[in-house]
Amino acid sequence: MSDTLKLYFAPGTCARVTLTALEETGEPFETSLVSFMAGDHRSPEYLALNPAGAVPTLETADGVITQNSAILWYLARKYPSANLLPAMTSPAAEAAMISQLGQCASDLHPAVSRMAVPFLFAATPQAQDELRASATERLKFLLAIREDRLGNSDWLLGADWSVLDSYLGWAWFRITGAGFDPSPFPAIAAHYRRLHDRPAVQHALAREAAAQAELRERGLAVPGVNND
Ligand SMILES: N[C@@H](CCC(=O)N[C@@H](CS)C(=O)NCC(=O)O)C(=O)O
Repeated sequence: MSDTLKLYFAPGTCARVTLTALEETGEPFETSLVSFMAGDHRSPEYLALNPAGAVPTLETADGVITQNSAILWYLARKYPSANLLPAMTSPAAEAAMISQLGQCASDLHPAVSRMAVPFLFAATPQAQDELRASATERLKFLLAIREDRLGNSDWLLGADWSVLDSYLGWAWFRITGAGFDPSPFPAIAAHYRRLHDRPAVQHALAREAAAQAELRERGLAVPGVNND
């Protein structure tokens, strides 16, 4: 157990969502860079923390937490003044917010991965092309809902930013970096630019850039992520 918050992350991954949330809390935290190319995520030490062998993982004074949605929920409840999620005053309001996080983690994220890195899921070039095409269609469907919302408000939940906005920002970064056509989604593109005005996002990206430079230096940058 760790007295301080410690995030295991890799640049360009969905751990950016938790990295940004930690920056938003203003709490001090440490990071530990996980190199996929070096196989850090399959080491016995890392698997003991996170049996799924994925990032993010957060060590806290309350124990180790895995899964973006659980970490975000924990941070939102532990540090309410950071307003990572809106105040929830009933079981139904909590369920609605868990639903929103689930839509990011279980609907959006898998489609992002299959569109951006289909070779992790399908063996042959033809199967990869088919997977990328079907994931692209799924993304268009999932993003249309968010495009509508952002046509009417600055942030997904209305006037106030929440971690759901960071989730969408990470998804947008990954898919547009992998060739997804942004033109049908001008409100999401504007939302992505708006996100970058937030100091917490800038701090998170600076941490990622330093981590990416370290990976490049060690010859461990993942091809296709962050311009490598
Ligand atoms: N459901 C998990 C997904 C985590 C995940 O897939 N992370 C990716 C990076 S975006 C990863 O670490 N992949 C390495 C692997 O699974 O081998 C969450 O939301 O935390």
